[in-house]
Amino acid sequence: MSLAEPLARYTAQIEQGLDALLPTASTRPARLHEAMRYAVLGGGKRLRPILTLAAAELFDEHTHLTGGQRTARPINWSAIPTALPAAVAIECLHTYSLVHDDLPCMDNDDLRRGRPTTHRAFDEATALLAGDALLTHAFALLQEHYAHSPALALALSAELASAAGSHRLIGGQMEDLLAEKNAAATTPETLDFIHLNKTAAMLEAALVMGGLIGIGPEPPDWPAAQGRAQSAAAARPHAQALDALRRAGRHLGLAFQIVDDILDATADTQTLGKTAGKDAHAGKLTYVKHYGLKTAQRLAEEQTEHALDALRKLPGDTRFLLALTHQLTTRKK
Ligand code: GRG
Repeated sequence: MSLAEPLARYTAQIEQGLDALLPTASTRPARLHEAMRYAVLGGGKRLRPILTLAAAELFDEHTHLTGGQRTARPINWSAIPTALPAAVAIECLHTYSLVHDDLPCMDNDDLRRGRPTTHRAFDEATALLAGDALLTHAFALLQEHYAHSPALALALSAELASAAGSHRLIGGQMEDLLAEKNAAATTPETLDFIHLNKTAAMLEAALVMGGLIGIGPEPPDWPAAQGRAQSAAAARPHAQALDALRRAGRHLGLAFQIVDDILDATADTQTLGKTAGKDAHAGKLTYVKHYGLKTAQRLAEEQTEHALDALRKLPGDTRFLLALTHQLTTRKK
């Protein structure tokens, strides 16, 4: 399947959604809103929001009513308007993490997405506040845009909060900072913890949030069916689809990170755009350092296969998500 057309279409929707759903720079305090917009609107692959839109697209009215039966419909883009605020929310949250990660107290990076980092373009305090505001804005978007279904708004917020919290994204970042100070004592379990939480958690959330929007937060006759014998059966396809999305995100996240380590280890420093001239993580443990290049390649392939297997368990037309997974895990830069 050609990825170019659907990717361009998803990306265009996301760019429009981001522009429309971020606070305008003309509202006070303009400097804060300018910094938020600078951070978010400055490029990036938009991987997480693309996953949200694509996951929502897997389900349609039919699957909603029948509890997740397989359909063979091509992408019809019908879920995009509904899923767009959630896609924007996850990109806001991801961007906050990048803005904070770039700060002098963490990675002290000068460049992000090919431009000066937010604290370089503005100042440290403004970047800190812009990150805080993006994190808060993500949850405000969910409350505002899914108010018609409190159960959905709650499920989306819970999913995002869990992925972004102290056990996952922030926990992964904390363990990463600790590991950087003591690379020699870093174990492979810690390495997995870091990447399952820093990278995979947000990919899981992106897919599951799309699934929640596509399927609905609960089986159709829930909670009316609660306590009845058939309630477990009614819940099963719903739970299975969300579980498959979560597993796909987890394995895609690990594969993505291992491939990142392989590319870092094999790249010529001239072509290594993101750290050219400055290797802030020289001593850090990576999959390649711990397992060697060959085993790291095998691990990346295994994780990719697990992600593809999970995607194949989903209803609807999964060709886009399968092709995207393949592209992300075989990328050369
Ligand atoms: C500060 C709470 C907090 C967390 C920071 C995102 C992050 C955690 C650190 C950035 C460094 C890093 C390599 C993290 C792993 C996750 C990852 C691969 C981030 C980059 O995501 P991409 O490649 O970036 O999707 P774009 O710019 O395309 O959105």
